[in-house]
Amino acid sequence: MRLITVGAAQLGPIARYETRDKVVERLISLLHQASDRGCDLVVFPELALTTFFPRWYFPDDSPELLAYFETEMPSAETQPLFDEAKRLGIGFHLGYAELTPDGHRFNTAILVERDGTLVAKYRKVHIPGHEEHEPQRPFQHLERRYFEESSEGFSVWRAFGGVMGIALCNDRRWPETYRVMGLQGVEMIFIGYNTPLFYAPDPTQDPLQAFHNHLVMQAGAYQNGTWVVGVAKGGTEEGVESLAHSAVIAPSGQIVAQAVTDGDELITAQCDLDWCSHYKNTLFNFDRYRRPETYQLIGQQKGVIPPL
Ligand code: CDT
Repeated sequence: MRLITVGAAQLGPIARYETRDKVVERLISLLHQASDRGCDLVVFPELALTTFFPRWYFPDDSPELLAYFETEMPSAETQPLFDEAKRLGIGFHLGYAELTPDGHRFNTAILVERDGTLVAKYRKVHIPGHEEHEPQRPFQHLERRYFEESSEGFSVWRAFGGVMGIALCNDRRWPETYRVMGLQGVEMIFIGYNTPLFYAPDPTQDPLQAFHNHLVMQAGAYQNGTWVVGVAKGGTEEGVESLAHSAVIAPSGQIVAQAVTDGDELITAQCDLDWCSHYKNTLFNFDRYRRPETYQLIGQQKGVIPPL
């Protein structure tokens, strides 16, 4: 057995003017709970340091917009989280908005080992929402305005005694996300999310948000024989209701731990990374059963081209 105890640290709402220091205090409080419960690793959600600012339109040079981005990691405000995690011997995953020195903006997540070493940085590939202000919406989803689509793709990293991968929010809805990591032998994928319950382009989907959330993560776990740790920023934030339902999902596709509130809540699970091989060596033995020569369209074509 290769056991790792993981904590999914769901966050409740972060107010528009809540300071980084206050948020980091909340993260450290969850870290302490994780330490008490024997966690090796704590997974914080997407954009965990601020309110989900893409719900508002800001001009490109708005000081408020720029203030939501991190220009360094760790920063002065996040250093206490890094220090406390290292002191406790706990690793962590953290999502944040990244502004690079040459002016590029990404929706980013990092993975830090128990000794404080930065293991991985991932920049979101599938950016949802829209680019321009849409006044008919009760709130915006301007991720496509504020973040570039990363072309770095999906990597995996050796850490915590296994092979770890990262995806962010909308990435979880796309089977390619899991399969590209599955082909690199991933054993645990961390997925932070901010998912408003109201979906303006098609509100018939609203009552299905929790179902779809678990559907995609459970399918991705099972079809690739990997653990998936899905962690929300949930609750009603600045008037917008967001999905909670954080969950730890086994390589069987079963949910082994699930949040019951929509606030700050730590759920934990003891995960055997060797469980992955049951699926990777049988039904989903890629080397034996996959037929990549028949999947060429997936790598070549973006949109749908129906027959004439
Ligand atoms: N943060 C993020 O990626 N949220 C999306 C919302 C989709 S609707 C614009 C999600 O897939 O949950």
